[in-house]
Amino acid sequence: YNYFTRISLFYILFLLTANVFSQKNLIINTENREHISLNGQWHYLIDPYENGFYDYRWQERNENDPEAYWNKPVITDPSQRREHQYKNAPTLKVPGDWNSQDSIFTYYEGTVWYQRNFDLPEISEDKHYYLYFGAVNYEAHVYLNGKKLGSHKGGFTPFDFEIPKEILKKNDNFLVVKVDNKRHPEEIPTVNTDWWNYGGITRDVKLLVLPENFISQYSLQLDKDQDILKAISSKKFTVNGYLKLNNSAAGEVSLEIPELNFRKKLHPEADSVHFSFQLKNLKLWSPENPKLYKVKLKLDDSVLEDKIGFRKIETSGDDILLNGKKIFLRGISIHEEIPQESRRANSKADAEQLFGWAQQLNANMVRLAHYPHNEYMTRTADSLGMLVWSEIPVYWTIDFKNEEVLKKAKKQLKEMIIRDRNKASVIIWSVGNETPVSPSRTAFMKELIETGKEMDGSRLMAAALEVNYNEGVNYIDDPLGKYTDIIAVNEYLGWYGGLPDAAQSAKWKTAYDKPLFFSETGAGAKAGFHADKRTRWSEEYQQWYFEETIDMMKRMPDNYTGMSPWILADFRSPRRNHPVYQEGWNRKGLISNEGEKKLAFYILQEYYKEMEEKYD
Ligand code: GCB
Repeated sequence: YNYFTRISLFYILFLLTANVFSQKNLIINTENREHISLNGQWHYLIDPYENGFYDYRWQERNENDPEAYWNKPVITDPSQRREHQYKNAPTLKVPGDWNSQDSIFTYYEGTVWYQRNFDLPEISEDKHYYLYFGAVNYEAHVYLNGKKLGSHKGGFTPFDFEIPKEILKKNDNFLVVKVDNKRHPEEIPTVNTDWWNYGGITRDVKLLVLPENFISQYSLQLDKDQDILKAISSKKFTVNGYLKLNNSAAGEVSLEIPELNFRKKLHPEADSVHFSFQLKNLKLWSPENPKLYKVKLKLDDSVLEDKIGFRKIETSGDDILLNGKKIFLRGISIHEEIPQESRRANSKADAEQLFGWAQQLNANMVRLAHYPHNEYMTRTADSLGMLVWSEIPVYWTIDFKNEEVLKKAKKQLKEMIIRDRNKASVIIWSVGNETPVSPSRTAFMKELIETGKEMDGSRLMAAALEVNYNEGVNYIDDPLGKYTDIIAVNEYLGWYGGLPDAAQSAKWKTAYDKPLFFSETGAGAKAGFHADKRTRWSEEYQQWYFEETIDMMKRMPDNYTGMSPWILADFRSPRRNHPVYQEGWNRKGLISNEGEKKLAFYILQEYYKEMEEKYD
């Protein structure tokens, strides 16, 4: 082929990848911006053969093809043939996974087309309109009035598209989203996970109504290099900030923290600015006092408000320090799931249920496994004073040698950090879980850690590692530990190996002088099944496991800084098929799928009470 086809091929490739990979200017804090909620009932068509996307030669349909499911079928004469229509089609609730909404979807993995209409009170000349999705699992293609706005991959992070004015109408806008949750070896997560692959538009959808110039992103954090004890005693704190505008034509931004009587003018160059300033008499955010300050960012005459806490998280030798003080993490791992309804959590009320349970356990920390949870979770954590570990779904056997896969992981990491870097509750970014040790894997993970550090050096970087179990000493020497700030490890002594009393003689050693954290430990039990403690699946077995594990923790070397056992509640997993004890549920919950607390719950609760008093 000739030079020109080559050029145009490159151009097409560029457009395609730009679509998938670019989200340069992700808009944050959407809840506090003017918007119209597009939550509610959407019509849907199930399309396992992707007939609405490909024609019968498996060619992507032409934009104007009346059979393309992004187009509204118009019938002007009864003789006309149309093989799709949304009118009279059944509906699904948005936000929500499809699996829990109709039994036809229980095991469905594939394409579903979502459609809804919306009207606007007006289309204003000086406004910009964006469509914002909290998350869609896994791949989304978004069309408005027959035109493609863009696509996004990654099931747990937000994205948005600007709506070109010429496409938008005041009435009867026809919005279609093609959602595909098929698993692929070269995606993140990959084909094998120990959780349910809930599909759908799983989080809020908003139509953002924004001024001509607006602030898309910002971050405000205590300077990571200042000595926090000195700052506390002198009552002078250095804050580092960053903000980014939607375009480079914008002018002066004023930043205000009314309660502290603080005001500052900022002058972005091009479209962004880094700055730093001092705050006096700041009350630091902590679990005991989760102080949040109202922050106002004003550009032209629009004001964006947020609530932000300031705190410092760091390590010193093998301790974790919060605001200069050694802390112990009384954690619990959580999946983003409401067990009693077998569905994804997606609202403030859902977050309150999950954190309510964690608080009853006397926890001060949650590991939000194994992917970024919805923003209600981190907002609620901020206001309750719960510390958070937030993770990307780089889980088990990712295709580590593939450059494209690394790009996808980085993109999810960035989207997670951009959305939540102003949440004081988040103290740890995790780049993955139980990834098998190899040179390519370690290089891959190291690069993610570096990317995380570059974007946000103010938090700890981690990954949940595995143990080399040994007759004599259990050793944690994963080469990745060289790059993480803490050594986080998942251990299942007494469940995947031996019986719980194996913990009695277990010795622990790490190759690194860093804080040691047990990011998982746990055993399965079917709530209500009572037997001798040596009987698997009984509540007594799980209770025994927790008793032995906690005794072992009490004998840990000094570098032990806490744990987040596996897991708060039973959760759906296609890998758990025992017909009596599991029935499609991973039973390691301290709370059952019906919300009953198992015996082990009270063992951990008591330990955490003790540790709370000890660290008071
Ligand atoms: C693990 C995984 C977690 C599983 C858990 C289990 O190590 O990190 O995702 O669900 O074990 O129950 O086996």
